Amino acid sequence: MESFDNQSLIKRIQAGDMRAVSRLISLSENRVPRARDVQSILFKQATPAHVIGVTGSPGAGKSTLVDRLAIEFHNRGERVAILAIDPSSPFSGGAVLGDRIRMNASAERKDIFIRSMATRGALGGLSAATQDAIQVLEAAGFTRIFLETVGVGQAEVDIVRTADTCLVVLVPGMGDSVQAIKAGILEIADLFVINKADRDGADLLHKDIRLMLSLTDQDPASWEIPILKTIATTGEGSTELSQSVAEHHQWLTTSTAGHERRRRIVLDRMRRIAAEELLHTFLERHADDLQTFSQACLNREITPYEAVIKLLQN
Ligand SMILES: Nc1nc2c(ncn2[C@@H]2O[C@H](COP(=O)(O)OP(=O)(O)OP(=O)(O)O)[C@@H](O)[C@H]2O)c(=O)[nH]1
Ligand SMILES: [Mg+2]
Repeated sequence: MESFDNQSLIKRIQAGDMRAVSRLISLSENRVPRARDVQSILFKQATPAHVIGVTGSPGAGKSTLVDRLAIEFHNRGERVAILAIDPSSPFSGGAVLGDRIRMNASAERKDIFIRSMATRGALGGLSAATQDAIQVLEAAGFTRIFLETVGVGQAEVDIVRTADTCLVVLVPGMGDSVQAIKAGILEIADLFVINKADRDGADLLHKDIRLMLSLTDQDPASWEIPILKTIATTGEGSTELSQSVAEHHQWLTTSTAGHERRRRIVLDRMRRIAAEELLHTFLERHADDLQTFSQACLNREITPYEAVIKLLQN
């Protein structure tokens, strides 16, 4: 039996041991109390990684693209990890997910870490679990961490927007014109990728995106959003894309705007934690009152809003 007490867990993670990394990610997902102690020690000694979120319509080629990018960075001697985020129904089975994260080349390299994160594993919410996993990977010395979302719901967008760099992957000729893309996804893009550029309509889509970008107010001091074409299946364009990704990271770490952005990400995270903790405290403290008040609400003696305000003032 392997020893996984806190001390050895910390030492093994800092040495980059993949099994220990997996272990702590699972402990964090399951909200095992000691995971937080270990996380706290690791956090203060770790170097921040570059977190790259990848989103886009189903079947756009996100996995194939992430696979390519992972290999690009890995070939340059970087430590690469991939987290596939699946907030969809807790009933979506492992086989389905396995099919949606084709990472063939990366999977062959033993030192590229690949893991899927699904709602069913995470007690405190998928977003918190993802952030915890990133912290563990940073402590283990990973320098580029990809978050691929399996799906395009609000939950995915919320998770990807906590990344340092957001890639939005679009495909030509699927009725996938800019207008058809779910609002909220376009706004988070730091880079647009037109994948499947081997298909007709890539130039048209490029024009559409450029037009859309020209219509939005852009601070001249801020990052200029590039639009890149790729063919993920052949690897065409993936070197250029990886360079653009690295440039965005460079911009983040050297500009004031980039610094502000990193602060916003941390603030976002603190707000989420606060919301979670406050709700938890509220529900615990007022368990009995909530019962009483819910009956009063059913009797139409008080509105749910008034009930909560009353409890908060207690
Ligand atoms: N023609 C062409 N096919 C591609 C390209 N990139 C990916 N594909 C194919 O598109 C299909 C979907 O690719 P995936 O990488 O699984 O796409 P995904 O966006 O990760 O899919 P989900 O995770 O299910 O949303 C696969 O059959 C790929 O081989 C490309 O550039 N050109
Ligand atoms: Mg996929």
